[in-house]
Amino acid sequence: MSDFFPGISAICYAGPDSRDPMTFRHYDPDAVIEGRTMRSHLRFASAFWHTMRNDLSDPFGTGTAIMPWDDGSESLENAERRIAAFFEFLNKIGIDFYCFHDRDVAPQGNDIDETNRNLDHIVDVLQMHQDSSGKKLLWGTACLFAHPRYVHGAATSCSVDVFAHAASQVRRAIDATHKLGGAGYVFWGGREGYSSLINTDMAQERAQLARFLELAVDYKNRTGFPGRFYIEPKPMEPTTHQYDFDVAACLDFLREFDLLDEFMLNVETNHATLASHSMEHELSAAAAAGALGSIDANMGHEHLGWDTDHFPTDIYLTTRIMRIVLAVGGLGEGGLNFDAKRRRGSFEPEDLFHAHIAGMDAFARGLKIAAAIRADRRLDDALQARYASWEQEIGKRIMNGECTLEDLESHAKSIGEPKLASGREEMLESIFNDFLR
Ligand code: XUL
Ligand code: CO
Repeated sequence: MSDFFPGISAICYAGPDSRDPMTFRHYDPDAVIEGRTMRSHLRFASAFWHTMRNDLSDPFGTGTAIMPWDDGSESLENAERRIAAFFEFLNKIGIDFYCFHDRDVAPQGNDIDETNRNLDHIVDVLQMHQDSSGKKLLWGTACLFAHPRYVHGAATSCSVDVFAHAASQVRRAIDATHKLGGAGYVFWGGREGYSSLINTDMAQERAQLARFLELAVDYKNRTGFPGRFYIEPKPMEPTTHQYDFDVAACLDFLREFDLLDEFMLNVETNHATLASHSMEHELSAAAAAGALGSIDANMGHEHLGWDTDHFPTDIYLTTRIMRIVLAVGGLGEGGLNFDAKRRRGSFEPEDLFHAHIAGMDAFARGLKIAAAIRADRRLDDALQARYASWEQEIGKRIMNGECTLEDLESHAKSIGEPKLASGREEMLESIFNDFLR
């Protein structure tokens, strides 16, 4: 076995009193909560693009990450070494799943054929590592935003030739995901939006995007890819405006083009905050439509307006997320993918472990606290009580479509001024806080 992380052994659960930072204090994979193990509730994944390809550069400076396994070249040998290091990392951290973009794992060639050969070769390498480690692919995706040809977008490019290149790339990325037994495939519209409306035909571009997704669904059906398709909303960055702005915009788009049965959503915390929503809002909107599929687990910084992809360490956030996940009965084939990067100052290889331990422990605590809140029932009971009037005869008749405006006027006259109860917001927040001890 490779030893790219010498001196670091498998990270184990050591309990909340542990003072050893290379232990889990809360993530106990086999502990059972609400009848299922923590491991199966949380389905953690590590993102290849951040864990292995992010050198921690920023717009003001070069990369700082120490990556002894990476010689900086675009060779296949280097790609294989990164993968060996990645699987050693997954084994030691105890994460069961991973996610990748095609171009993260395999180098781009000089033409489509060479690029595809590289990807096929790397898929075999990934398969070998999956077989020997038992790790699984949560989802794959195509990088349709880094190459200069995608400067005006991929599916939404003004150039039909770019659309064709993007289609060919997605075809191969779906094949790679399929071959590796991926549970899902993500569409994140990295440049599917506009920089300025002065040169943009929005109706044309949205129709192109829908056509692109239809082509992918057609390919999925013909090739028998059994995984889920996800759309990952994001409002902006890199473009000024992205068509997949937020959960509501994505659902509206999918309904407009009759694609809602084919896609679920992969909701990311920092994308929610960029859209001026809380993660709770985005997850609730997706859950209400039965479309909450998977989560990109990270968080932004309250002082910074952009996608900083911090590791999620806020226990209020993870508790709120896990309350919704538990309420919908779990993520099914989805999972919690750490689409998160270390800060530029956390440049040593061991920081990859500290960062993931922090995120995993925060979610494990969130899961335990959310389960305790649910068992206590006070918050759920208060919610139910708040809408109790809708259980009355008149409420049922309204929702069944059995009332006219005239019927409702008669009802309003018969009862006089409605008697309202307090929303008790602060009391409920205080009860929530009692569980975060
Ligand atoms: C970018 C982002 C992507 C997607 C996959 O903000 O979140 O990494 O998760 O393309
Ligand atoms: Co993401």
